[in-house]
Amino acid sequence: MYSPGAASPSRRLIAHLDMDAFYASVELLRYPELRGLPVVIGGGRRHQPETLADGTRRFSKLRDYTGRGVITTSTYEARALGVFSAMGTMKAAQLAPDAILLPVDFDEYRRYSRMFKAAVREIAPKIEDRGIDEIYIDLTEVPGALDDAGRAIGQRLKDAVFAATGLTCSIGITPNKLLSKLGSELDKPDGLTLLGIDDIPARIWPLAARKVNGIGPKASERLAGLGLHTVGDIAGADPAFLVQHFGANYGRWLHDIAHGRDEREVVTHSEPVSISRETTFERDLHAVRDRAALSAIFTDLCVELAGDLARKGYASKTIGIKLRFDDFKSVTRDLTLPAHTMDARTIRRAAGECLKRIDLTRRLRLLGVRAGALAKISELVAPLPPPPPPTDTRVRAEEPAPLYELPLFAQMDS
Ligand code: TTP
Ligand code: MG
Ligand code: MG
Repeated sequence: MYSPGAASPSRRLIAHLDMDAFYASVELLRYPELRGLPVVIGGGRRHQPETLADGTRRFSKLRDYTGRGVITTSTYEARALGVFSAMGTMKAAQLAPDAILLPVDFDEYRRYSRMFKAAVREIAPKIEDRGIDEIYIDLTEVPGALDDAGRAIGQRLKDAVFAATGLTCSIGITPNKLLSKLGSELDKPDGLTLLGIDDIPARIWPLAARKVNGIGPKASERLAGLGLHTVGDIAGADPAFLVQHFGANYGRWLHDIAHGRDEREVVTHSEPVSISRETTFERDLHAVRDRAALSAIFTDLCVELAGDLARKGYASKTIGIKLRFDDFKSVTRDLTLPAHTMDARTIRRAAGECLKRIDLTRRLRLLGVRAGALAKISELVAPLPPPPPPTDTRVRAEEPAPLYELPLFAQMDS
């Protein structure tokens, strides 16, 4: 149930940073001759620019596009012609036939995404990842940040992002995530917008209700039906009226956000899907001829992986391996265990079991071990109690073999 949080916590300073025309701006780094032109990103491979004999490049134009694709983003020059994200490319071609069309290159955008986030993290480590081109940053504890409501640190972040990537971003800095998210858009591109609670009537209330994260198309339509179009309209509505039309939870939430109230924390970590370790060999190894070397490397990987799990506080129920052969073909196998584990020996046995299921005639270039189906150790329901100490030495199991002496292809039932 929605609850606005009790007494307001001590003063916070939260930033929302969003890259400007992100995919398009990354492309302009490669094709600087396109700066200042309307450019849209959304073509397939066939729209790759061609380099001509004289070294200049020939670009696709929107007018030549046929197909059912949509635009991922556009430069501000193209936006001035009415071309925006998610618009059908054919429709965009009608509005801006001379705009340049470039293909999408997600790998490159992801690379720049990592770069700008790393640059921010060096200055302010408390970051919540909100997708490829935006983050929240909790600046509250960054020394000096509160002194000027965040202006100096905001400028430092913008400079650091530009130095690392050559790209501009826009930042909103306010007491909470809600206002910062709205604020980062107010002076785009290359904006730095500082807002306090006192700025809400002038800068937030004029915004369309649907600008608020959490007011989707349906809600904004219903709000409009009640004559509530802007955030200010919602702020002016009687809370009881909002509750009557939208229910207690959403109605109270609407009232709170319209007054700029939001206590959500910046959430710094997300749960990993899997954790893995892999290594490429200095020379290709053969499962039989290089058995000893391979076995040691294999065990090392499992020990390192167990260490990673322990350090990060996870246990895994699915152990997998990845092999790459000398012909660069890769295979993976995995195995689900009866219970979660973070134990190197158990991981090593399971990985050995996976290895048994692969034809190992070719030599290997790479070996990897992966722990999937992760659970937080702290959240595992009831950790198994340690087995009682054996009382009768005659039924006592043999000492387990030392980890490094486990056979390459382990027996699970040993
Ligand atoms: P946005 O941050 O929404 O947009 P933007 O960075 O292109 O422009 P702005 O200056 O207004 O922030 O989205 C980031 C990237 O995500 C964008 O460059 C392309 C991609 N994207 C899509 O692929 N489809 C979409 O509908 C939107 C909105 C974005
Ligand atoms: Mg953006
Ligand atoms: Mg964005």
